Amino acid sequence: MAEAYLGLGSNIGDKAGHLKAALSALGRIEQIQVSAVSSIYRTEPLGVVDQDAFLNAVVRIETEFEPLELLERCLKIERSRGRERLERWGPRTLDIDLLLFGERILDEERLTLPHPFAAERAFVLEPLLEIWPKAKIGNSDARMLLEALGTGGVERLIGFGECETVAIIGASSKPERYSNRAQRMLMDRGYSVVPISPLGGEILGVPGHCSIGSFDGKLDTVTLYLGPARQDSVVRDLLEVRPKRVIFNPGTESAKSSETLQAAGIEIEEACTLVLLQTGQF
Ligand code: A4P
Ligand code: MG
Repeated sequence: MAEAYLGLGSNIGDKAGHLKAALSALGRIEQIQVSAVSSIYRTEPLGVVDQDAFLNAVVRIETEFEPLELLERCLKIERSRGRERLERWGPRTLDIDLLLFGERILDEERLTLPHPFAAERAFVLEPLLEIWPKAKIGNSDARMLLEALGTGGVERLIGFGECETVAIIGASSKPERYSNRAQRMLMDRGYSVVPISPLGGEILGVPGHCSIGSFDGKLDTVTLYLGPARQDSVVRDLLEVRPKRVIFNPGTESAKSSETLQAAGIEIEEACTLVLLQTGQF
């Protein structure tokens, strides 16, 4: 078994969703055990700077794979999230870099170990040090490398375990709508979002769904921006999907919907999502 460190990065669409999907895909591979995960960090783009900010994290795994087999698996996970290679250092839905593989040193066309830029990037060093405080890259002490670089442009957002997947029912691309502001704030804080709107189009760069029933992943929270008169079919879908909690934003409270959901063991909150986020009660 070897111990390896992987760097995860995303700067397109549901960024936190891509990082979460990468972690669960790694966890499903028999020859890989995930043994530590850093927080999720918001980081300014390096290389090509005219692109959206990234979310980055670092994962430690124990693996029976050889380095090239591990690389192949990582590239396959990237492809499953719609990764397209258009431009070097350009925007990407999901990037998985092999940062370190034990003490292996490799300089082949397909794989360089340690990762050639790991020692120069605060967005790698900071999360790496979080899960391995005495980290070394080759012979260099990662903390000293980070001190020399500075941590500007790297901000810790949220623990990986706290990163909920939040569906927004009644999502809107209109910036003045509360649902749009909530989506933006959720994304800024590092949450994974699933916009639900009748047309199902992309909202704030994230592909949407027409109904919650067509989303086939696990939802932690659903925040509702839909008046009581239009909630019946949504409640039916929610009983199928079974999120942990549903937030009824002001103007959407419905005793009938709340009672039905509560009877099914779903936690109900009547509150403004924006206020919950602003006051740290989300
Ligand atoms: N490859 C060689 N060594 C490795 C390794 N250790 N890990 C080869 C992974 N891949 C390795 O990678 C191209 C090829 O590199 C792979 O097919 C593999 O055979 P790629 O992911 O297609 O290309 P890329 O990512 O555009 O280029 P590169 O050089 O891997 O870039 P990086 O290092 O991934 O950097 N800014 C912020 N804030 N956060 C980021 O995550 N990422 C990048 C991309 C730029 N700026 C960023 C971030
Ligand atoms: Mg890469």
